[in-house]
Amino acid sequence: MEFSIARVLAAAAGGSALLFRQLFDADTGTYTYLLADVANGQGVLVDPVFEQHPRDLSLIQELGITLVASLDTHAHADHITGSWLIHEATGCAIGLAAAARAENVNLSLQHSDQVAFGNRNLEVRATPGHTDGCLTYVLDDQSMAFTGDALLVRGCGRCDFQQGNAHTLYRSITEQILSLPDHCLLYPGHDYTGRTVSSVAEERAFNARLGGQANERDFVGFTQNMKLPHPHRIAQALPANLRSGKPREQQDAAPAWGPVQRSFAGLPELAPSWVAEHRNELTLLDVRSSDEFDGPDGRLPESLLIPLPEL
Ligand SMILES: N[C@@H](CCC(=O)N[C@@H](CS)C(=O)NCC(=O)O)C(=O)O
Ligand SMILES: [Fe+2]
Repeated sequence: MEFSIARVLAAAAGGSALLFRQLFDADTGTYTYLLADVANGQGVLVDPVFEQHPRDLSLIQELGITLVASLDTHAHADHITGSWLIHEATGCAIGLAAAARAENVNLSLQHSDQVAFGNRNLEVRATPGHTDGCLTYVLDDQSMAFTGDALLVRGCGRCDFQQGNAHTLYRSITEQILSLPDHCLLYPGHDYTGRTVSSVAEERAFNARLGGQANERDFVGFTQNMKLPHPHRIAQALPANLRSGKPREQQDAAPAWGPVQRSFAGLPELAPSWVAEHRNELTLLDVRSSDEFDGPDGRLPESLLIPLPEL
């Protein structure tokens, strides 16, 4: 099938100039965001999850995106970031707040920095309180903001470890997030009940901890009494995230015999051109039925037939 990557990217963006995808890790309730400038294919990934690296990489490769940076909103306590893996695979920068003091960060971010991708950019806003190094990334036209765990849909991040502070979080949310335009869409770092997005006007009105008439005292009282159990992977996640998700020992999951890649559909695949070039070194197994093998679609020369039910 003939296709051009630029056309696939433009179509994937639904005809808009910005490609935007929200991805989900069901194990930890974590959202990962992919943004790309359709005009030139440059993009950023926000808060990737280590275990979802094959999914993220194959989507980026299939859409022909040149990843400029993998940005974490903070040093997560509940899951390991995929930033190191995507950096290794694509050469993109790893962005995190300087305040997080993590290793392997080559885009050390401060309040009011900008991260450009193509002709678009994300403005960096320091929103400490859940951790002392939390950042919110605001899209250049203020139509969307990625709040990490500073502000969740109808809630907010906990403040009971990683230098958390409920007073600081209240100021971060009110001064840096809810000061954005009413229509600005707010994309959280997590949701545990399936909500995907909110808006400034909605959270100002309905956030359970600081919306409506609630004041700083209400917020601090609520936040200091959440009494949540610690994230169950905190002991593993925190040290790993202070290395930006770099494994202690180099993991070599890819088979050595060929450039196998996982498609976004999750299938391990080889490029047809590579198979053609290495035809003499490979045994090709055709797992269709014998009717299909002998049928009008044809078959690859010297391939071996073992129908899937018999394999
Ligand atoms: N049950 C989750 C814990 C999730 C958790 O504590 N999440 C943090 C964000 S890293 C939080 O601030 N949660 C706020 C909330 O659940 O309301 C796990 O074990 O991973
Ligand atoms: Fe968090």
